[in-house]
Amino acid sequence: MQAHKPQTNLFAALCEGFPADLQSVAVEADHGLRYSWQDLLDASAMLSNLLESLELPAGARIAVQVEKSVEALTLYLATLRAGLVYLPLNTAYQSAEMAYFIEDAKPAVVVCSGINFGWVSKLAFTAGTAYVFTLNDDRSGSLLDRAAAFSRNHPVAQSAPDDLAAIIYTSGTTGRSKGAMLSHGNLLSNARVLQKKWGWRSAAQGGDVLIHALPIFHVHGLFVAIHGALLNGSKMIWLAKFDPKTVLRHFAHATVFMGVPTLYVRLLGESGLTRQVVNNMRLFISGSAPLLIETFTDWQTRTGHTILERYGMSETIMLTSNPYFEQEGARIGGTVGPALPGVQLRVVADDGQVLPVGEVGGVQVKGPGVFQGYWNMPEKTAEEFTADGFFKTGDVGRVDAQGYVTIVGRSKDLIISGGYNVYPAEIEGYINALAGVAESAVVGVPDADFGEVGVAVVIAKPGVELDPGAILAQLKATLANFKIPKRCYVVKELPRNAMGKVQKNLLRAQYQAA
Ligand code: MCA
Ligand code: AMP
Repeated sequence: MQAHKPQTNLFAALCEGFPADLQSVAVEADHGLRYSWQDLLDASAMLSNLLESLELPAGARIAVQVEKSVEALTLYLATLRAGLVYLPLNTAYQSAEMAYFIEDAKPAVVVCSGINFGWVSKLAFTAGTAYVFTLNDDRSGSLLDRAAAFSRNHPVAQSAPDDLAAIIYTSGTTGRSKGAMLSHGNLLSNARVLQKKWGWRSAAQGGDVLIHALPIFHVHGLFVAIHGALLNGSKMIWLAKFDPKTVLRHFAHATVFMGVPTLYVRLLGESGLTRQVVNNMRLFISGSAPLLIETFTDWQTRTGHTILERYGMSETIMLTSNPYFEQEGARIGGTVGPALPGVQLRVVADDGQVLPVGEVGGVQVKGPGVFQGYWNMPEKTAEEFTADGFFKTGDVGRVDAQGYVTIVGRSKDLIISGGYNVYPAEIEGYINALAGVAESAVVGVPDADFGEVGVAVVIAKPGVELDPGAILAQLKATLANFKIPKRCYVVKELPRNAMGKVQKNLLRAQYQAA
């Protein structure tokens, strides 16, 4: 007799949180449409049935580059429901970037915006993808047309905790993006921990309402926000794009808001942000990039609310969080709070020695959210783990006597701009390939709006006159817009140390002032 395996599919678990009244509103979209919980179930079943009809092999990847819409959310849910692997891609990615992801992940299905069908389908079919569908943010496209013929019933696929649910591409310090493989178990365990830690209120407890204003192709908007709301049967106010005035208007009807620091900075720029406007709000959460202490204190002064800052990565989901409940401690600005239950976090010296409380070193973690490895990169995966199974985050930090973690920097050469990661090595590679360029260095400098922005410093080949504006324009034609350095300087030489390595700290100091 076969042993009965418990159902550990993430979609099944999320559904357990849906309210008893499935006709109540689950998502209120900014174009005015309201979707009930039953609508989410029906739409995800139809899409799951469509995916299943394609007879894809187990573990097939569904790569998705579409504008934010509730239908895109149901496609994510449908992929989980069918036991397939969701692979979201930033809408800013252009053809060279998309070619890499599609070649690397070999998705069985690609879903793109109708406007991009020509070039995306060409890339996909060349890479061996069997099906390319379109999905637009106005509920049109071949995906929904095809799904319309399918049943609104679909049994949820049986998924083991370590079966893959999603692959999230994160850029690499060598310039090559790596696909972080996340399992149903990774995502569900993290969602359950945050449910408790952040005191999500079920419908029976008066319910929460989340303002969802983040993109849905990264961990923050896709997992932390969506899983939080669905697992608790909480309504989402679904905003296709972040606009501070629109968010202000919704505060009166919402209780939870999640944002990267830039969103808080932009909200603080609104004179309409007052204590009264946020009267109904219960919780403001920030993450994905360091929240400046000024933003933290200005928010307190203006709204009376203390932002809860948390820390995580695509490879690990959430790792630490400042407390929500007062009895668990204070929310301390400049820190990302203690490790979440189940997470082991330690700080180590360069030689791997574990450092005592208060000392600064590399942050390493272990826990149920830590990913299954990088897609097709076993050696790279092995390099990022210690012999005793800790993942090396590449972040530099310290832990105080109360267990609060402070991230003080990064050992990885990374710029975080408005919550998006930009790897200098990737941009330098593109600049160096431009005609007339001998060498370049890209560094991050502080920016009031995006937190940090890239600056490119370029050396021309002998006898060549380079135009900084033309360099940026050429990059713009090739790369996602958020990766384009905001400024470019052509110089005679780069500062180097005795080993000949470019001293990026000196460049940072020099161009910070510029
Ligand atoms: C847009 N631009 C940017 C960025 N966004 N440049 C640098 N960094 C950015 N993040 C470019 C635009 O292309 C435009 O350039 C110019 O800057 C101004 O655009 P603007 O209209 O101001 O931008 P926006 O459309 O309002 O977008 C800003 C934004 C957006 C709302 C802050 O970047 C955003 O949604 N960020 C959130 C990212 C996020 O969700 N991260 C979570 C990752 P031009 O005019 O030349 O075209 S998950 C994660 O990190 C981990 C796991 C975690 O802990 O959560
Ligand atoms: P990603 O590759 O998009 O998953 O980005 C993960 C990185 O974002 C982490 O390794 C950190 O460097 C950074 N990060 C996320 N949350 C925070 C935070 N609250 N404070 C500082 N850095 C953060």
